[in-house]
Amino acid sequence: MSINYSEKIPNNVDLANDRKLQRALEHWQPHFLDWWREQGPNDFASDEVYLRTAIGVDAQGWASYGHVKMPDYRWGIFLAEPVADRTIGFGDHFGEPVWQQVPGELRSQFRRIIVTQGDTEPASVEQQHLLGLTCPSLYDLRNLFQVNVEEGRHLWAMVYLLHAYFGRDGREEAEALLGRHSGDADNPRILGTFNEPISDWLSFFMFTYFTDRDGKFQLKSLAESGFDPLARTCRFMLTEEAHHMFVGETGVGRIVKRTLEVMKELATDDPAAIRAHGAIDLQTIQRYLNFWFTSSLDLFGSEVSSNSASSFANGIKGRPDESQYEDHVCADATYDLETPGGIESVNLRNAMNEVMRSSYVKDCEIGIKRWNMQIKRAGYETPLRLPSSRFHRAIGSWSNMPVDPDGNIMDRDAYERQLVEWLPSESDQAFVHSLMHRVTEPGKMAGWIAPPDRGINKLPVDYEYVRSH
Ligand code: BYC
Repeated sequence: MSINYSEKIPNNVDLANDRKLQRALEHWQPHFLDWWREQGPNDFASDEVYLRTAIGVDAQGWASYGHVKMPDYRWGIFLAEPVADRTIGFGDHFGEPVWQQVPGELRSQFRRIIVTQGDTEPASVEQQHLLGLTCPSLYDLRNLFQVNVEEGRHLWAMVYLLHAYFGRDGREEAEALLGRHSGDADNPRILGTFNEPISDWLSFFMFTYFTDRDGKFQLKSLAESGFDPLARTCRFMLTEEAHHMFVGETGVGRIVKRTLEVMKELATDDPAAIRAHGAIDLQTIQRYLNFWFTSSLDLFGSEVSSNSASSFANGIKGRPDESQYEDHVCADATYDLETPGGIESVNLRNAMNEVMRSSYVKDCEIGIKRWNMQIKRAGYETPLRLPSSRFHRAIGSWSNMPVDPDGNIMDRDAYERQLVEWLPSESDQAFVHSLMHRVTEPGKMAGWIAPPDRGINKLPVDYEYVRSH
């Protein structure tokens, strides 16, 4: 199968003149399309979806909107424009010129991190592959598909790096990215959260708010990398990630809005009455929030990590927005960690995962404040909140500890008993699933979610964002 490179794969990596890369991609692309057909939103293959396609890295390249059938989407390969005379901004190589090729001694470390990043992209498409069948509106259906095709493009971005810079190992890893599957008992995705099912839209919005935000922080830290093609690739991916978090923040906000409308209409905050009226009570929203936030906290890895120390020392992965810090070498600095045994002072380089996790938690607070503003304005005193970072952890020193959402260590039996109050129970999930019915009339919304304030690309909310056949 031959590819018309500039048409089929929009790119700014001179693909048309790179025979080696063309051969690698020609081999991989049909496997990608097979994977998309099997694991992607396959019930909608013949629908025309109003999508944004990246055809360049400048503002104009971003303005490309139109109805497209998803299997015909043009997954492109884009690197942000190079920064002239860029130097490595952190670690032992601080101040040296960035690398245009992977240094031999760092090859396996770079490959591991690129593979881990790449693995999350198809994983999320797999997690979401049935959601379209229960979309609350055509607007939301279109947003789901926009997120899906962009995660597909992010996979292409990592596969480009593997093919272009890692030879045969890279090609094998690119194949393996299509072989692992979310939740597969024998060959699962690498990171925990990406094996969790996303079978309802409340989970989808929590995932795009919390888990895509981990994406933002990881991509920002890789955008600092000394390996310039990786840094430039991640810088461009970040522009797309912003839309995914917008989908999450506004999605949860619209659910909260609808719940508040029902509470006002019924003049009650009784969860059973709200549920009977077809909306999602704030307590259930809080439990879903607890689950996806804490699962996403695990994505940063252990608080004390020799991997993170060596990634930092070697110029592989910096801290998000490294320029905000004064010390970029961090050879002697220490960090005070809160562990179950008390405060522990560790080398800062070993605590880089925790440094990132703390910045992430602060960023998560922003949306919570906005949702709470709505709740307060409606006259209710049941604010949503982030649970303690010690709660419900599966990675690091707090993993499997019986800790309540306030961060207090408690009796294990009491903890096990109370978990149903803090995390989505089977009956919560059954209730949320019972609300999931497909709404496809343009402009119409399911009863558990308020309409968005505006449509996509200045179009009205009742525009036919997805045309089905
Ligand atoms: N689940 O020293 P440790 C995104 C593994 S999201 C399972 O504690 P390290 C997106 C770890 O891999 C962003 N395993 O941590 C969002 C290591 O295994 P190996 C994704 C875990 O290595 C939504 C071992 O435990 N990008 O883009 O410093 C939709 C010891 O590791 C977990 C990245 O993550 C876990 N939660 O850092 C679509 C960036 N956590 O190697 C997309 C690339 C840790 O010993 N990844 N482990 O077998 C990395 O930078 C690092 O690998 C990590 C962990 C941040 C994940």
